[in-house]
Amino acid sequence: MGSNPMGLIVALDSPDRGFEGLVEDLCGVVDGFKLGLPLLMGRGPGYAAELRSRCREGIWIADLKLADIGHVMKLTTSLVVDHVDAVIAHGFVGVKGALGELKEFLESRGRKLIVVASMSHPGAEEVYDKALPLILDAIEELGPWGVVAPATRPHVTTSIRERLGPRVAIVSPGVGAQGAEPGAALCAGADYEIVGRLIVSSPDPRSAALAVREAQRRRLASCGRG
Ligand code: NUP
Repeated sequence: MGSNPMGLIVALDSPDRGFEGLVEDLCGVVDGFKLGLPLLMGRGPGYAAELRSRCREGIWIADLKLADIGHVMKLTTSLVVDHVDAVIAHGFVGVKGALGELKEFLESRGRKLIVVASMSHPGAEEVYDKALPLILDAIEELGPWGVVAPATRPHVTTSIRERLGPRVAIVSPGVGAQGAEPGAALCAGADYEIVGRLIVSSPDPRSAALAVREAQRRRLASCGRG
């Protein structure tokens, strides 16, 4: 990866509002959309198809945060697999009988697997960071298209990039509402920053997205990746 050091993916999570207009406004401005569980459960998995019909560009990700046996992860994924490009699963469930089966299923449908390596919230230090070496062992064995790494703790993202090398895509949440500044994760080695509330809750999401892009560009120039 590393070919798109300005990546911006918008997280759509709230089940209480329709995102059709927002997706149309941001189409072509951002690099993709990530659909969260509250949205997909509240509106139904078919809502992914409805939203996607409003923007055929970019990467569409279902953030299912799967953590189950392979059989059940495949059943869950089958509800949205036709409408998205990639699905997010947790890494701690391991490869055999779990992520290995899920990856095979997704690849048979031409879809990508993204595995959570670590998370963006403070509690990730309690368990996730301690388990990181083991989770990265599983990720190395599995070879997914992408991993999730925290924008809020750039040193963790850098260590994940160093361990996994340049070929895996790193997507990094935590920008804006959770405190990380735009571009910080890109400087730390991520390919895409995931931004939800900072853009989605803005009265003018398109301007907010353009402002994030500009802030990413400035930050990247200052860290020498721009
Ligand atoms: O570690 C993670 N942290 C995180 O916030 C992994 C995630 N997938 N996310 C998701 O990123 C979260 O579910 C939400 O959809 C988005 C962040 O949204 P916001 O804090 O920018 O509003």
